[in-house]
Amino acid sequence: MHAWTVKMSTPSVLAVLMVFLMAPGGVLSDTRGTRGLEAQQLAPSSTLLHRRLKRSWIWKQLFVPEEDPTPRVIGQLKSNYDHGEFSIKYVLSGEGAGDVFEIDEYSGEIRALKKLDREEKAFYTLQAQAINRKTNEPEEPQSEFIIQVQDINDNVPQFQNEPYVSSIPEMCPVGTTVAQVTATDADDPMFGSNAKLIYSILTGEPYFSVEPKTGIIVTSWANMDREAKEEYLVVVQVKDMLGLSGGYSSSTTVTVSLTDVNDNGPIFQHHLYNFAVPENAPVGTTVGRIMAVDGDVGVHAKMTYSLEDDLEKSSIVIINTDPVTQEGVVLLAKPLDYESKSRYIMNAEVVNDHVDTRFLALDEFRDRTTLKIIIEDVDEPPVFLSPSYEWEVPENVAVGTVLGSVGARDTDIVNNLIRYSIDKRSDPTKAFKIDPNNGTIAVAKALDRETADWHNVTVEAKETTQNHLSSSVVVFIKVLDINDNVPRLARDYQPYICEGTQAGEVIQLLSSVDSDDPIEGHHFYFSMVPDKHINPNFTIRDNQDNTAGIVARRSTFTIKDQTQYLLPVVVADSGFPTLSSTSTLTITVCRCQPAGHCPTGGVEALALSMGISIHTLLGILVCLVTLTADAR
Ligand SMILES: *[C@@H]1O[C@H](CO)[C@@H](O)[C@H](O)[C@H]1NC(C)=O
Ligand SMILES: *[C@@H]1O[C@H](CO)[C@@H](O)[C@H](O)[C@H]1NC(C)=O
Ligand SMILES: CC(=O)N[C@H]1CO[C@H](CO)[C@@H](O)[C@@H]1O
Repeated sequence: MHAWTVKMSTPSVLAVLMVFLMAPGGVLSDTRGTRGLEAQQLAPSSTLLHRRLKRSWIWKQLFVPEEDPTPRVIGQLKSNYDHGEFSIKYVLSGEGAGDVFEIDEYSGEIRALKKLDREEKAFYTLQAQAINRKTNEPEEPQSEFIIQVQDINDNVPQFQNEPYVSSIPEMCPVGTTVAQVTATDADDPMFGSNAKLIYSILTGEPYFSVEPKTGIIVTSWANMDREAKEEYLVVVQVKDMLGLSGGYSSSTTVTVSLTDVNDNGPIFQHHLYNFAVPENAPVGTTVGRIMAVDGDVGVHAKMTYSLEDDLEKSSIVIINTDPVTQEGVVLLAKPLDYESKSRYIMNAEVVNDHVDTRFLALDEFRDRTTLKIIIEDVDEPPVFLSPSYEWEVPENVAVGTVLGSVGARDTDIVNNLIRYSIDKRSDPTKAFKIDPNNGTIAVAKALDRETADWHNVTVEAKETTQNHLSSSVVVFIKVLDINDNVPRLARDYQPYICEGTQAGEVIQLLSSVDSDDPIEGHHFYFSMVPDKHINPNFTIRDNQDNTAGIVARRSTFTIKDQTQYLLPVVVADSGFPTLSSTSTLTITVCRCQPAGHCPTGGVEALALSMGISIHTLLGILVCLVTLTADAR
């Protein structure tokens, strides 16, 4: 008994009396008696109940079930003035009058003519009137009533917002919300259970369940593993009539995918990896690749390889992680030598970059494997015992003097014999010879430091058999100085003394040269030739700085007296033993210009001393120059 639409009207003599299918006995009518129009719902076993109202008529609807194709009488109007002699004419107007509904103008019976659809139009508002046939005047004022179309369950519930797609993390706890499905039903939600919907799972148990009233899908299984099954198709059914039989239903599919969590650790594909690498492989060579697999994807599968137990610093290899392939790349980190160690065994490990102890123990994100690296023998060239040699030898040492020995050896197991030789280009003068069997180098020619102070000789060592591999080394031979060169005056001095030079004046500064190269540097000593008489004219003053001055001992030099003086000068070096030389300088007396400059450089004095004129002398000199030029 619900959802009655009640319409109140002002006091009227037209009453509509109704009896309802659903509610026999719930009918109200005018009980003032003698006046009025009453409408009556025609129904089997209907009982009319009357209730007295003081001031107004209560109007209720007539009802007609929807979807009924057979025309039928749904009610009857009756006026109190109608006494059965057809003096009253009933007239219907309003929504659907004459078309959907008609009234029998004599009996007042109202009938529905058509099949009605509640979902299209739920009620009709109509007006009724009772007219006196004789006078054609209304017996009563027009009155309004409603015909309500009664719902039947003729609509299928429909899912909204399809398709349904959802993703949840794998291993999520029971009760995790997955999605909510929603269906609607066009039937009357207020009438019966025609639009009362109930959801249930058709496919997807026991992993998923649905709340019957809300359509919320939750997980109902604890350990859903993405690596075992990544996607579920959950079929949900909705039924109206509260799911009771006879209702309508439809279904929808919810696609549920599981997203990854880090619930797998990396696992090496092999327990043992065998690698081989030639002993001459350079540092950085890829020895091999190792690989672990991880059931997870994306960041949860990221891993890093390393050698176990911080071996990294001492090991011959390091392991890098290839960011693209997720492989461990084993790289050579140190030079190898087959002859000293030919196999290495070590442990490597791999660990997930992002561990998540919610799903696995810390240790399960880690795996270990063993690497076995075999070093392969390679025929290698001989190796000199020293990367280079540096020897010193004094110059002028006797031919045949042994300077030393170079040594090389074949590091290979076979240990081939080695022959030594000197690269001729490094010893063009053939100053050295080498013993081909033991590498002993001796002097083959006299060495002169002043000609060549270094002999940088390339010695080759070559294996006598197999691949004749060779290598070479440089022997730096430094020739040491011995004092084998005499010191000499630095140039051909032409000293002169001006007339009027005072005693004690220096007339010439002397210096000296020596081809030797003493370690402590040159030190020259200048002196006169020892004589029983002291030279009264000149003396030599050693300046103690590798120079010396010729000093006049008197003030009275004139061309008239004597034009030239001879002065022997001794230069000695500081070597052991000392070497010295004596040079005799000719000192010319000159009639100098005021500044002390001798314009003729002493030539004038020479000419005077020869008793010829200066012009004649110049002529002779020109001829000499010409002859010298021609002689070339
Ligand atoms: C090298 O061989 C030569 C000739 O057999 C020999 O005289 C010399 O002593 C040897 N030198 C060494 C260092 O063995
Ligand atoms: C030989 O080597 C020495 C030392 O490296 C160097 O000073 C010298 O210039 C070199 N001499 C020649 C001729 O290569
Ligand atoms: C050693 C020497 O040359 N002595 C000479 C110094 O000068 C006088 C005067 O001219 C000469 O007679 C000396 O021979």
